Amino acid sequence: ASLLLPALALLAAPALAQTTGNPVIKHKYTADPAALVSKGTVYLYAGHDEAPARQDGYVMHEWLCFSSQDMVTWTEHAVPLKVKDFAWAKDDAWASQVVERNGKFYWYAAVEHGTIPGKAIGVAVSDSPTGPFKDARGSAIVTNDMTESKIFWDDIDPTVFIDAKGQAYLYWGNTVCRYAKLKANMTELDGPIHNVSLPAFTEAPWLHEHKGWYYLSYATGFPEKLAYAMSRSPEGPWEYKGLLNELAGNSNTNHQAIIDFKGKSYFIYHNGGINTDGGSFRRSVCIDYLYYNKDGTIKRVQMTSE
Ligand code: FUB
Repeated sequence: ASLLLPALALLAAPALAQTTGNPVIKHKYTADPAALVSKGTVYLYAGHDEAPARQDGYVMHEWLCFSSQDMVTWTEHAVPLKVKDFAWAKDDAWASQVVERNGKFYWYAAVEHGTIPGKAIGVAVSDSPTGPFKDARGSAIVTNDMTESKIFWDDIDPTVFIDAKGQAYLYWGNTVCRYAKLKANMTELDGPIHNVSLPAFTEAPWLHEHKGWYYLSYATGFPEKLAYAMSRSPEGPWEYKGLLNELAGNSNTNHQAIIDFKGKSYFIYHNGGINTDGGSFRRSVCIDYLYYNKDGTIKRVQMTSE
């Protein structure tokens, strides 16, 4: 993509990740990207895919953080959060998102619960977007309630959005998309959990706003493509608008973040394309431009490898 200009060598930074094309992080496998814009910097958060070459199954113990001022050169920061930072969790640094509120940074992350069967969502907090983060509650904010067809992995893939009035929403889910309001403290649900009706919802919801429209994008089908719906409210109702992209290389999953930064919109996702060892359990984060139509709908993303 033309956004990927030749990167300058910043020799002083010991753990610098540079990019001259997709995937943007080349020295580690990264999955389930989330992005945050704060004070002119983009922070890219991702799960660390650590499965050895040719081994199937996720091996994910920690999340990674990279920052950039230009979407070209990425600086890697010290590991800001690990599963073991949630004392009640067992493993699995699955998808996550960081949001900023009143100068604090809240990291919502899916993990395997240590005592309640299935996945759960934790929230960690820091004074800095690069951490270190610590468990904000000492317990999960969402756990498996064992009522939904005994699906143990349905409480995954949190996305948090704060609207202009300061109301925060937590969306999440696998197979069924759910949402609840968050209290202003960002660490407790506020009111009931709602089910969201979306065609062929698999997982990976991401909620964002652009020019008065709210967008709920998500992974659909399996292997996954990414689709989206629009609404005039962050609570829906949601009108399905179609696909955002096609299958992304040799990864069964895909997972997106959508941000605006310095006047441009970006589609951040993962695929399995980094090299011959890449695949469903060794994924790589990529970035391409995202374009809106005049009516607010989104043009199909052109995935690039440049
Ligand atoms: O990385 C583990 C899981 O794979 C995520 O939670 C899903 O979104 C899928 O990408």
